[in-house]
Amino acid sequence: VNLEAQDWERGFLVATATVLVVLFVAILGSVVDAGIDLPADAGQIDPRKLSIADPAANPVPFNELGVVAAAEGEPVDFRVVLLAAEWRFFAGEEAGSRGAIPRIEVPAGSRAEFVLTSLDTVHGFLVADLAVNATVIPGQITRVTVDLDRPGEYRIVCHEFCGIGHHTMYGVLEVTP
Ligand SMILES: [Cu+2]
Repeated sequence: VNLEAQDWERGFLVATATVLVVLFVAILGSVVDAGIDLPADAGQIDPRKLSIADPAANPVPFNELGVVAAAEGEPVDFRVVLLAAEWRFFAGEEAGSRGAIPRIEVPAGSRAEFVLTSLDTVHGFLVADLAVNATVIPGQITRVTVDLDRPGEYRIVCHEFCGIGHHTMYGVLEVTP
């Protein structure tokens, strides 16, 4: 019997079991503590019926862009409704214009739902330092709910390469105290 080889084997078994336990705890932590969910069906929409220039004529919920108060009794305080199109996020404040960077102001201590879709190609929607990281697909509605606990400025970026102006697709989420 080679005792040294057995010791090595035991060591690797313990290391393997430790990695499995650590990863399982990390998954549990992401679900329970960080509130990260698997994507579920959030609805479809025909991108040909959407307009940036005249959002009021868009199908619900894209008929009102920007920060939209939720009705009483809803699980969120408000929604942030955005249209993604080459190459920016449209929050409605300067409908039809191209170039301005959206700056979205929301109050701290609230629960928000981001609602997005794309008019053209696949975009990404990431809010740095918040649990918001989603893909925005034409024809599909993207919904992400997040608790806005900490005041501050959060950078919004498109993290899905979407064409020559991809680097201009960003914005700021300002969580006010
Ligand atoms: Cu992009």
